[in-house]
Amino acid sequence: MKRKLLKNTSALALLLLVTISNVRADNGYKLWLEYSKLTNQKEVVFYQQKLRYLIFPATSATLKAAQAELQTGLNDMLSLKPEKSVEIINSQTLVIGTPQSLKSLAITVPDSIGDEGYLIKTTLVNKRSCILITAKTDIGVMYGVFNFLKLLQTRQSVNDLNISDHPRITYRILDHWDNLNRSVERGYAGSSIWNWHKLPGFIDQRYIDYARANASVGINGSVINNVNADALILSPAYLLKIQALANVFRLYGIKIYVSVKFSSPVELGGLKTADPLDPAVKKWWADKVNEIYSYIPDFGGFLVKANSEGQPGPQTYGRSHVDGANMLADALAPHQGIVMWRAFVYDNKVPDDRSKQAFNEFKPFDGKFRNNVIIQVKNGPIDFQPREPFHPLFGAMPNTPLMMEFQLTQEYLGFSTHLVYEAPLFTECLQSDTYTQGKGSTVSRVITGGFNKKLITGMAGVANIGTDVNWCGHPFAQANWYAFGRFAWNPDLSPATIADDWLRMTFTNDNGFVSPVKKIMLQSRENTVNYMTPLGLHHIMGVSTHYGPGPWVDNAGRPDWNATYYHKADSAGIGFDRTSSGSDALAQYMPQVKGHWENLATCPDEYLLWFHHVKWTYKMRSGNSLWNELVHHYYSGAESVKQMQLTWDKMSGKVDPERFAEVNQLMGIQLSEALRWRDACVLYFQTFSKMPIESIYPKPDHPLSYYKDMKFYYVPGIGGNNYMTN
Ligand code: BDP
Repeated sequence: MKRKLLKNTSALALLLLVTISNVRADNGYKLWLEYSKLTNQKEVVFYQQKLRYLIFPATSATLKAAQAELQTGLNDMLSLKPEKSVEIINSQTLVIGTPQSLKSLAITVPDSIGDEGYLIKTTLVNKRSCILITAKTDIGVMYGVFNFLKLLQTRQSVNDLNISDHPRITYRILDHWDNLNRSVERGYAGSSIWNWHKLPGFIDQRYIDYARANASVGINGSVINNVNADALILSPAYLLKIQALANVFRLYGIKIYVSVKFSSPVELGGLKTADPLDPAVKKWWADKVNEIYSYIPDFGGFLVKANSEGQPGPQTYGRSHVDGANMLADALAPHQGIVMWRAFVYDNKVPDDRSKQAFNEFKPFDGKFRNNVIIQVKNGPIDFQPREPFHPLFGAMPNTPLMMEFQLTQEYLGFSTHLVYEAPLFTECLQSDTYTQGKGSTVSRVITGGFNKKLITGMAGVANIGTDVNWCGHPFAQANWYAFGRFAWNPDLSPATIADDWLRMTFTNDNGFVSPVKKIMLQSRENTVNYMTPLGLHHIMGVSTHYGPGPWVDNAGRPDWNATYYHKADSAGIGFDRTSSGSDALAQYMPQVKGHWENLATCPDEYLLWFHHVKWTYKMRSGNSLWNELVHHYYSGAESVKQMQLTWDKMSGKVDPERFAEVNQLMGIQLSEALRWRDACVLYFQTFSKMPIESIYPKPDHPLSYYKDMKFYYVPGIGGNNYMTN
């Protein structure tokens, strides 16, 4: 009895807390489409006086979906219901539609906004002032509706509106590394959201909410399966399942793409070869593509990982990447499909420097691919490290479309236990100057087709989505999905603007929350670089799981999977010499970039050990020796997580208790992981430097052997029976 009473009392306390703090329980499922009810009466009155809306003529499924979204948003935020009458058009009325759907109103839309752009403006329609949301196409209208709702979600004025926006990139695509058994390669948020077994019969509400979330930020494509593809995805049984997904996504302007296995003609078709120049192979692909389009008339195309990490590809048959990509492109061209051919290649011959391989293999093929092929290039030349310089292929293939590939899932960023807002990482790469067409040739200009208007453009993000209630595992990991969409729409946006919008839409408009938490977000990636891989270190994490530190790894399957291959620590110093006295990877960059990074005096600290092998006693800009500087970075990185925790603690009561507690606990894990990274790396590198850790710092809690011996079981994201490793 007493226990029951106690239980009830604590439940009541929680309820009270929720009521008093004016924030309700929230599991994060709604992402940034929370549409929380406005509670500030002044704001409510402000918007209610401005807005009335009508049921607009929704002549297509997409317009109907836009209508439904608007109703949900206005009802949830302002309890605003649509007007019954359809005649009123006054300054409070929202008028929504395309020139065709609003035929009687004689609306015009300038061609310059393109097929996916939109206008939101206060204007005269039928001689009456109103708010018009319009576009050339239905999907443009939907983007306009989402952006209008964003104005309310972020409490902006709706007076005198004059907004015109359009995407700078055509293909804005999420890449799911989801396997058909529902495991997700490098996925840290549960299983795959595609419930293959129940498809096509059962349409999970998640598919619809996934599509809404994507459309709200302008994502218009989804590669639904792992780049390490299973040939089965092209079998009729799976095409039926994909068709069911495509039917949902279509309403929200999202096309489906699949990753294909290059040897599918053999594995699925029973042919003897998958040689791309073999007529029977060409025919098999052409027939298969026709079959796919008979199920999904607006199918997007293929993503291909070929001749990399054991995957088959044209080189398996003595042919080139061009032969392989063009053969698939020819099959897709009659249907306007595209091939996204990945440049992340490294084969069994271990190169002198893995960072050089993609450039060496692809650069000679500039201008040789069909115009519906786009080469998908990771942001950096190794593999989604916490920090990498931009990939040297950007700008180096002026006659070939290059598509950016970012990784949203935090394979090398602490999985979904670490708060790492990736927008600063994206921006760092996008705003890097390649100098390939003179000063100002930023990666952003290259991938938006700024130097060659004829090329198709794209950006891909490796998804961080799974069946976890909050989709991404960490409440703040949702911000990386959101930021990706925003950058794919406009790569020149600022990380701060995106964080601001996301926080307001996802949590609250309380500036006492938004401003300190935005600061945390903007600093978080640098903090993580500091406690994991400061000063240009890279690839020193646990072998195969990629979780936690593993700078000692020297016995992986091949040399370039070992941490020691990358940091090259010895008694003299540390770092990978990529200057002309080393691997000369720097020669792949333009002279201005190469010159800057090659010279120790100008090379930024951030890239120092990426490009140079430097003495432990080398005097850094700060005046510290390299050793002391390295130690300083590791300690300040871990310290910054403590600071982040202190800030978050103060947010109690400003957000719902559920998400507050979840973030709080995850920060506890992040701190212990940051301390582990710090202590393991400092102790390990000390075995080479033989220099002391300055006495201002606390001593590591354990000896090096303790960290080396740590074991982790069933680490997520690697699948199979690969259950344990450090
Ligand atoms: C690496 C991942 C691996 C992926 C590969 C890729 O460790 O799981 O298959 O990239 O991008 O980062 O193909």
